[in-house]
Amino acid sequence: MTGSNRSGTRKLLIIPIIVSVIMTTVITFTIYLYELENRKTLRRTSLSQTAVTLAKKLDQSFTDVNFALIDSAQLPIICNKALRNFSQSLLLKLPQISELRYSNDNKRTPCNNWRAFNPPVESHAPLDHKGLHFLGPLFLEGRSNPSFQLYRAHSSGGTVQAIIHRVWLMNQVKLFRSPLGFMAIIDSDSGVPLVVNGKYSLPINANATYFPINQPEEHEGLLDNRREHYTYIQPLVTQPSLSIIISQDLDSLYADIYGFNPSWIGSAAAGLFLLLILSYQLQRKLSDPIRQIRTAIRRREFLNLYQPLVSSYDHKIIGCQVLMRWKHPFKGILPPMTFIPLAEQSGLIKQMTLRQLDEAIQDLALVLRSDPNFKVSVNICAAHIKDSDVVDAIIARAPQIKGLVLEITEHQVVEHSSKRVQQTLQRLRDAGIKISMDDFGTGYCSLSYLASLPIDVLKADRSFVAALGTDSINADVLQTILQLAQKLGMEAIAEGVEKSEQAEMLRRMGFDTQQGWLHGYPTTAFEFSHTYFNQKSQQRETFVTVEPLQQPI
Ligand code: G
Ligand code: MN
Repeated sequence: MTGSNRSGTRKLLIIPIIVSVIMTTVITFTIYLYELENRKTLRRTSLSQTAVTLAKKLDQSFTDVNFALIDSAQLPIICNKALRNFSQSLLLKLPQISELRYSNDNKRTPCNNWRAFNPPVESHAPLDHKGLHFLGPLFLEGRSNPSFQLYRAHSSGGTVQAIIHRVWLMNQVKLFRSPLGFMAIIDSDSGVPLVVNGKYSLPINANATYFPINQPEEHEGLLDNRREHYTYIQPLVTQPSLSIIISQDLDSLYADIYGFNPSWIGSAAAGLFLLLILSYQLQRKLSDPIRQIRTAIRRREFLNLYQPLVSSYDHKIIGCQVLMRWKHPFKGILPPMTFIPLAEQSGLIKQMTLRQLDEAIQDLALVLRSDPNFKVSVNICAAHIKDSDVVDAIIARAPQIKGLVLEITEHQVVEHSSKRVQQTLQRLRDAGIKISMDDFGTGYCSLSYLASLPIDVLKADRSFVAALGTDSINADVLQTILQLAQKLGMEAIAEGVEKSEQAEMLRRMGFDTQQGWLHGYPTTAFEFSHTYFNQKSQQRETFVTVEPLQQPI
């Protein structure tokens, strides 16, 4: 590998490396964030599942109690052995019930599953509707701890009550253990807890309170213990006035989820490598200059500029040279030497030249209409004349530009000299197209060979014009070229005229036509036509205004 090759590869690798590293980082990070969200969801689900499990368990227990109450509600309230035996058998089956009480319609409780009360203890009012009811916490006679009641209406008009021990309820919520969390059975309307495992806390923000609860809810935010918590609440199906709440602080809930999976590092490295190869290939393809030119043709990035050809005597525009430029999307306007050699090498130049001609015909439509013999000079290369299709295509366009001149450099003519090339040049001439030898004087064309070529114009290289007025030997070459042209019956043009002294010297020497920055820079079609018609109308005005001045006043 050569030094320049190595630096080229290095250059080609820079963008792919940057792109791959950025893309791998972004992709890995996105996957990581996604995975993190998944892990969090998993933790939340596992926590809320604990509450769901407890709710199911309580619902099952309450359903069993409900059936026991329905059965009990059928028996008449007579505080005898039969009632006690029946009640005791229920209590044996259902450990959640610690006592069964029967009350009559005048708010009196004459007995429970063990004994008759004498006098009967007071109870709540009879119920006017069916279904399972909940009450608590209550302080009942003979019990030191608060209790809870599940009760139903009794057929006699009173109620039958299952007393649920607080310890039993408490044992149910014990299944969840977390140092900074809590689980509780709460009142669905107010959030007041009946039994709590852990330190009970609710959202600090009044807007974020969740009560009354009618359906499962979840919340992530600050609680009044000043910690961020995830909280899940679910009402019981059998007793919607009660809900299960579970809550854990986010720090402990999401502990250890932030780590990187070691297998990811392998995947990321493999991804990086793959991306690098792909983007390197892409970069190589995109930076292939011939491919870039093909894309530029498709995007119509090549445009025509027009530089005036003027008469040496009155500096009137008599024609133009069509010059191609590349309006590169990033690099701006590029001169021909940056793309013409590649375009020639790849053969794309033929297509570009034909399009250039077509665009020139369109661009100059008005100018050509006002002066059908207007000279339009276009650069071509040897590849054009060697391709008969291109030659045919150029000839087909000739009727639209009568003053068409094809410029080919002296170098190219010498390099590709053959009988066939000469015949092709002649064919073009026969179609009314003029042939100009560009950069003349630099290409070592022998005089005898020159005399044999079907050439109309010798365009002296601009280095000779630049040497005018100096004592360089090049300064005299122009005179020689002019004489040569005259002898061979050809026209001579001087290009690269930048100073008015040069223009004057060339005029005196006998050059009829000149081209150069002094007479006009290459400009857009619009600007060129504008200058051309301005010049034309000024000449007309001069004619009109000069006339009256010649009249005596
Ligand atoms: O010979 P050729 O067809 O390559 O000449 C056209 C080129 O010469 C154009 O790219 C144009 O910009 C450039 N050019 C035209 N006039 C002048 C001039 O007066 N001085 C210099 N240095 N370059 C010129
Ligand atoms: Mn030239």
